[in-house]
Amino acid sequence: MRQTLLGTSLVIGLAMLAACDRAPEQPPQEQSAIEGPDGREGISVGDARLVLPLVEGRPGALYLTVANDGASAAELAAIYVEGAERVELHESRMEGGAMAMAAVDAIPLPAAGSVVLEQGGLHAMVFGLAPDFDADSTEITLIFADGDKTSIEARVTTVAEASN
Ligand SMILES: [Cu+2]
Repeated sequence: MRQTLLGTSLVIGLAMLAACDRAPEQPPQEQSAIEGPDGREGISVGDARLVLPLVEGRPGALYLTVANDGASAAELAAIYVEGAERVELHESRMEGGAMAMAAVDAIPLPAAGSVVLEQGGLHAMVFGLAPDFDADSTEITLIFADGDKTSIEARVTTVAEASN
């Protein structure tokens, strides 16, 4: 259970939202969505890493593996990243011979299955990272369609490190 830690990050998150004056293309991260108890049963998240943008002001990318050992399917509806303004779920795919990406509303997690968010496939784009963001890790919260959620620490890395 991570209620206390989550409470702290909530305060920080709210402060960052208040400081944001750029009009987001999508609503900012829903603070209310990350309140309440944490840790969805049967869901485990691993190898989470936030790859910082090479150029300041560009989005970063979030990659991870999420396993659903539960008996029923789940749906990943959103991800909250502490220190970011907004996160979009994306899918990369080939369109007319070129790689393109499009936002997806949600990512289905079949029962007894797992989904990998990785470069060139499903992934999350992380917008509005502070220019001086240089933490070694940051808390991320996976928010499911039914309101359950799971938080873990994501490693913070750079493009150079990630391509090794
Ligand atoms: Cu993308």
